[in-house]
Amino acid sequence: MKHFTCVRDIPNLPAALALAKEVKKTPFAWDALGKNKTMLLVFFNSSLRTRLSTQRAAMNLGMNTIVLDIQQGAWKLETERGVVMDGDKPEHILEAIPVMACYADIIGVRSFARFESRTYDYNETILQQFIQLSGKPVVSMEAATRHPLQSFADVITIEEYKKTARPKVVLSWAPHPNALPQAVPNSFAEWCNAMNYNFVMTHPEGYELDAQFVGNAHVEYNQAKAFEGADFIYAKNWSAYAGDNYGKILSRDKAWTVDTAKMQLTNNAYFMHCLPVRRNMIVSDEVIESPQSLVIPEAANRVVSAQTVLKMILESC
Ligand code: AN0
Ligand code: CP
Repeated sequence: MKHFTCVRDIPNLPAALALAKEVKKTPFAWDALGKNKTMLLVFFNSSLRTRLSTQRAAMNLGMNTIVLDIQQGAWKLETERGVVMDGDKPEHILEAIPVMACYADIIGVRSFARFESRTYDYNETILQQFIQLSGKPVVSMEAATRHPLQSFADVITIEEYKKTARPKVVLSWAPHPNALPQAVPNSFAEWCNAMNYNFVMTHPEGYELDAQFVGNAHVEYNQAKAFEGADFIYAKNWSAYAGDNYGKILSRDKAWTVDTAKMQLTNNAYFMHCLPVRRNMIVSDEVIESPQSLVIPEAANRVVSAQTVLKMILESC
């Protein structure tokens, strides 16, 4: 595996899940693999889990890490070719990427959707430039359309807690004050489809995701109906994808907040969320604090997913 941007980059998903189990059991078994190798983590957006868990994963493999926050301390980057750079951006990404590549053996990139143009976002323009111009393995740490390290950790978590071979997994939209990307739900849907779970999505009308991610999911607009018999509830807010509404907030309806009454409709389901989560918007205090809440083990598995991915990359470079 050279780059890691989506589930299809993993050559064999069952084998990767088996490896993740080994990594979790013996995290220091490959601590010489990354000797004298450096991972650079480039953040165009904020992060708590991704910056810590990916560094921890790299360190478990014996790598060194460097973190660059583009918004803090680095030169502001121009990303459009052909622009006369007489504004507030002193450096162009076309130089910045090859320069960063001089200092790193693996590059992690976080670059969210900008919501200026759906085509620009869904072409993964920034991530693809890193792949094309760096010549180094590139790991998505949440790009415009996907968050694969998160989805891999989510699937590892579901596999650990599931009580049936093919659990019912429900991705539920929930309200949030800001316009959030579709990356987390797109990616989660893509991985649930790859795992062949009994996968249901529920959201208000207008929040349909790109069909390439929905895949075989059953879309149920009635949240209560979707929750019936669920083994896992995965809550997340996202902004609209479709047409002229791209990046817009169509609803802030608190009737969609996941609370105890809704969880009682399920098959004693586990509650999941990638975090950061807004309490009493996305989920009630009671549900996130309940014994069925997996948000902390899910976050802990971010080290496992990142270490599994980095191990696979290190072994093939
Ligand atoms: C981001 C998102 O929804 O994509 C990151 C989630 C991991 N969330 C926020 O910006 C709150
Ligand atoms: N879940 C996740 O990626 O969290 P951060 O945005 O804090 O990295």
